[in-house]
Amino acid sequence: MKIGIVCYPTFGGSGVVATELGKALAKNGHQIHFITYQQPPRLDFFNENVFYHEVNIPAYPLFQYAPYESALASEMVNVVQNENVDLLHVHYAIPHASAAYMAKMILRSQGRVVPVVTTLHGTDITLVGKDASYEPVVTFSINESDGVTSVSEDLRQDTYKHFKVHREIEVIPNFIDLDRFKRQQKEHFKKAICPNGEKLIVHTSNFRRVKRIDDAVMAFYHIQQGIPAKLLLVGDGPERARIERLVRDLGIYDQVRFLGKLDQVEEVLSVADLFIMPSENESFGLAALEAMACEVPLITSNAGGLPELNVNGVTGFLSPVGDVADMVKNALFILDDNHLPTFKQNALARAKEFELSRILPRYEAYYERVLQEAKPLVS
Ligand code: GMT
Repeated sequence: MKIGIVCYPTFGGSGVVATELGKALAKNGHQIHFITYQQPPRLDFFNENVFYHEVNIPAYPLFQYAPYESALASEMVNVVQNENVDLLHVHYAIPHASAAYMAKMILRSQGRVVPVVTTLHGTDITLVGKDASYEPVVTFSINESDGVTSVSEDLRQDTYKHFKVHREIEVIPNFIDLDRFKRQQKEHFKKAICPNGEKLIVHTSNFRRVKRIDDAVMAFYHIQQGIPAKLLLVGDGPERARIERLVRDLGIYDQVRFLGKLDQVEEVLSVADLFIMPSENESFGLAALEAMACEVPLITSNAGGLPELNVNGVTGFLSPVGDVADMVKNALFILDDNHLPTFKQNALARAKEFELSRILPRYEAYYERVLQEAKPLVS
């Protein structure tokens, strides 16, 4: 198949899923055309089946806001025409699904049928999408997609709850490449950070409010009062300065390191003992799956799709959102040397259920189905 993939070229979440999916499809012999405004961070290699098309947004003094959606739709049309693309797969509804609808209609007017698959990732539904400023467009473009997938059952339910969506939504969970995400020997790194055998706790995110990083820091504050521990915070975003202040105010700055955005996050996860994700909302929790693949147990909130990933009492524990005391109690239990090895093993075993090779055929089968169901034009 020839597939056009549209995504945000970001370090986390939907951008990573889209890029990794495209790479895996290309390895399987499909021709993949990425259409984004910037090269996605994980698309930094050569593969004969991977193509990158940059969306060009010309500046013009009249535009207070450059019309990205129009530029994106035009580029989709160009790519489909020039490269004979069979299907467009857009990740994150806003504005990708509506731009794809526009592209589809333009192509249709030229006698060409190109089905659109939209994958819902989370905040496009739970935070931004249901805002009245976007809701009518999101509802319309989901309903007009030829196929819709969501990364968890919880997100599927949320979509039906918040939007008048009548289209069937297929749940295809996120996946992990276990060849890349595996525990590596990085003992020198562990010794440098934890010279006295401290337990190492890691959090990765885009530092947005929805991640509740205060809870991770407060939980760590109490954990380190019970056992020697260090905290690594990976990523960057709007909350960073506030969280740094909190860490200083609590007097734990020496035990906490801010690592910023990292390309090779698996190296840090390889030396971690515990991963903490206290999010207010999390449709799937890809960062937590990456941690599990590196044999790191989880302390997470029970928000969104996290219970579909983190098995309570097995791969870690789930706590109500904001219940820091419960997170601390659970973390101390996991970090006990009598319990830690079992939790680590369980985390890896669970991650294997989301192995790329299990999930990829589900996308391929879904594309086939959508292509078969696409209505030809009647002349
Ligand atoms: O977590 C974010 O804020 C980024 C966001 C995105 O769309 O890039 O992530 C969402 O999609 C990821 C990939 O499917 C999921 O693993 C995250 O759980 C989801 N984030 C939220 O629902 C907050």
